[in-house]
Amino acid sequence: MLTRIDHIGIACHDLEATVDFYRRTYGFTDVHIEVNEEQGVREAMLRINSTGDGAASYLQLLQPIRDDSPVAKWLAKNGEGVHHIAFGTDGDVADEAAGIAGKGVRVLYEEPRRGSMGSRINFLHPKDCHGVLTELVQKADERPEG
Ligand code: CMX
Ligand code: CO
Repeated sequence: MLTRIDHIGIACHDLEATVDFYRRTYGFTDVHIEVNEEQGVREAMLRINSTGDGAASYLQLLQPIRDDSPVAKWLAKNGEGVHHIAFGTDGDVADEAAGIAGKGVRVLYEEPRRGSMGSRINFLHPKDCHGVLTELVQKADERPEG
């Protein structure tokens, strides 16, 4: 089952400047930065809230590290802005993806891949989702707090 908005992915040209904007403007100070080579991004996860059970939501700021990465391609075409939404699953993301594929929506990867903070992720094609690139996220058992 999809149980929450895990994160909103936002494409940007300058990760530090964009993190700084969110920190100064909204006071989002819980920031986790990592590189995901496979996805071609350097990214920052900004924790927005937590219900206390670990089901926090995040902003994911994405700066491309390669010109041929999906985020670089998207930025060149659209400029900075909202790139995708991500729903969190309460079970196995592979099962969730298979169920959605059975409803005729294209799932981009045959097997889940590594996402932020040890999560397992997959994507649904935006053309099958009314124009929204949609990510499915199964969080790691233990997500870092900061
Ligand atoms: N949101 C909505 N529509 C999008 C989109 C997005 N983020 N990215 C592409 N599209 C649309 C394009 O506008 C285009 O539409 P038109 O044909 O009407 O012009 C169409 O999809 C094809 O776009 P494209 O620019 O030719 O791009 P590709 O087909 O090469 O790639 C996609 C699109 C979704 C397959 C690719 O972006 C992808 O594999 N995404 C998943 C991985 C990813 O985004 N990783 C970064 C985030 C990592 C993370 O969250 O951890
Ligand atoms: Co994402």
